[in-house]
Amino acid sequence: MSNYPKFAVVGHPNKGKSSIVASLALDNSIQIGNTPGTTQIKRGFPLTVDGEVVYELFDTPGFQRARRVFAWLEEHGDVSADKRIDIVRQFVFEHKESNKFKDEVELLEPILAGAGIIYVVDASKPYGAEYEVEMEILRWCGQPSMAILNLIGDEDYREDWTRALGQYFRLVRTYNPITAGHEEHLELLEGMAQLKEEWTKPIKKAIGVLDDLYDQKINNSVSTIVDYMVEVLSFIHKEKIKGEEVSDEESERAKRFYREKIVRYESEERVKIQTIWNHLNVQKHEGELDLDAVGLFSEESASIFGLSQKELVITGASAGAITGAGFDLMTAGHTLLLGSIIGGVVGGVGAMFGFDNLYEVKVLGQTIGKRELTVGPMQNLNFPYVLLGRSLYHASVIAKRSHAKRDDLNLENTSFTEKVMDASTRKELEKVHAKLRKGDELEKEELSAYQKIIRESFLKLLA
Ligand SMILES: Nc1nc2c(ncn2[C@@H]2O[C@H](COP(=O)(O)OP(=O)(O)OP(=O)(O)O)[C@@H](O)[C@H]2O)c(=O)[nH]1
Ligand SMILES: [Mg+2]
Repeated sequence: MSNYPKFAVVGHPNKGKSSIVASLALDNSIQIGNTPGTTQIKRGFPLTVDGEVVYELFDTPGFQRARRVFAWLEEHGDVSADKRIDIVRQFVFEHKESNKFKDEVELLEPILAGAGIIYVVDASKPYGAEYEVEMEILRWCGQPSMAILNLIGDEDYREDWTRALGQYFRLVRTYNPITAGHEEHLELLEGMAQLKEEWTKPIKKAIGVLDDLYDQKINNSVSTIVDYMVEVLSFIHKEKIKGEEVSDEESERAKRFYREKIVRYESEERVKIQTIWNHLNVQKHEGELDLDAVGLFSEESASIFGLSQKELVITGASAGAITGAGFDLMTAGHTLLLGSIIGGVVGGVGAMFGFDNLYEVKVLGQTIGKRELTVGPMQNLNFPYVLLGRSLYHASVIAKRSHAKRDDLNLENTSFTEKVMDASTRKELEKVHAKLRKGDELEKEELSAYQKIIRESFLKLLA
């Protein structure tokens, strides 16, 4: 038999056992339901990292007839404490084929095969003596054991529960599978490592492996976001045109192609991020990326990180995009900025913001029959921040999402206003954005500086 630690997650029906398994196995395919009896048969969920099983958790059905089972055990169990496990074994052996104690047989089997016990209770409900027969049955198994206090509702009876559970289990811990993240996961493992001497080493190792895996996921997410930003911001669509001039039809088609491609880049990035965090099958609601100038400056997109006009001016100015008089004029009052000044007095600023030429169509090539139009790169100064805000937000929500959650992912959260970047950080980003906007290649150092900023911002969002 393989040597990694195994744990059976047991308890009353509908107390969050499957949720805890899902959260600790990082597996969102496990069935979770709001009616008792969702889990009917035991099933092992190994956590595998690099092809190696780190530990295995058994999801089990809840106790159904604990009182009768315990009565049977007591009837047959006039033995010393060290022999009690044999009575439990006998119980399972005798009832394996009948349906009468199906759930108890299912939940006891992995324990009899050597799994540690994780007993789950809902500590938002008052303690009741009816749980004592369940705990007695588990005690008879004599396996290393811990209890988990899960707070499903708003009330908190953990004190009462702890007094009772402490008499039956070696360790009592609070763990909420819905909200738990990486840190809570590792803390619980620390506890599990104390349950049995021979598990300490493999579980400590598992903690290290999981921590490395987490770092790796963060690195992969950051690379994914950076690659995506570079790809989109430098993307140029080219196509051949028929005549000397671009027809309206050709122009519209090219712009449409360009927009669709950018939207596709975004959805591909979402898939990559969700694959990294094993959340590929999450249903999500996310507003479409709006490539119209209005959308890029709207309240809505600003709230997911797009910058306000004023912030853009400051970012642009400190990045050296606007010079001398232009800068003074613009900081004189940003209300003016919205008016006719742009593109008027301060020449070229309108173009910099890309009000009119978001997707400028240019014609290249002189030889007839070989003319080509190009669309992109996007000139709108706010565009990178909207992309970045949306993808950092998505990635952070996915990274923090427990595998026990079954609700849809709502990314239309307009209250996301966290400032994860100050003006000087944006200034650094702006250097890169400006180069990509011009179609210039990035130096290696520029790319790694950019990567570093994205990483720091991502970590801030995860904290
Ligand atoms: N809010 C909240 N809901 C929880 C928590 N834990 C579990 N739930 C919900 O409680 C319900 C039962 O969760 P399950 O994990 O299926 O419970 P179970 O103990 O496996 O249930 P059975 O398989 O039927 O015995 C689900 O609707 C969960 O989403 C929690 O910590 N907080
Ligand atoms: Mg279940």
